[in-house]
Amino acid sequence: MHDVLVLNGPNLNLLGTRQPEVYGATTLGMIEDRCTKHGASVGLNVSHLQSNHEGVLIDAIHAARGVQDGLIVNAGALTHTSIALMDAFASVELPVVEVHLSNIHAREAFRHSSYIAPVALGQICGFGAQGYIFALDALAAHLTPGSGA
Ligand code: CA2
Repeated sequence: MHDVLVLNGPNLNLLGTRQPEVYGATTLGMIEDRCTKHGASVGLNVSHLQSNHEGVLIDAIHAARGVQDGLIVNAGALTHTSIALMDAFASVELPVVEVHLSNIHAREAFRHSSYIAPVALGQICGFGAQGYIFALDALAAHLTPGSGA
């Protein structure tokens, strides 16, 4: 079993309650439950943290070093602004998969860039809540090559 932390950033606690036409009707709690269950089925022990505060996310990334085997992150709007988050991910030397519910490349120009993408294994966007499941599969395959996960 590998340990994986799923991080969600600012405003993602509102999922399922507002703007369902953009972000879907699934709540963050539902996404977390699905991730925990799917993770177990592919050999991942999944923990979760959502915060609206950049520093809390950075502290969690630092604390993941030597404790977690990989990270999944939807940093919300911090994706497009936070060099501090990028530096934190780079510092812990853990595999990171970046997730977005929406296709950030098909939206406003300011959402096209990501400070996280250069320090991530890869980016999954545009598949709604299912993107987190794809991210778990990507991490499982990365952590256990040849497992078929
Ligand atoms: O598509 C994504 O997952 C985003 O990371 C979501 C962020 C946005 O700033 C990024 O560009 C793309 C926004 C999260 C806000 O979530 C809400 C959920 C429900 C209602 C209002 C906001």
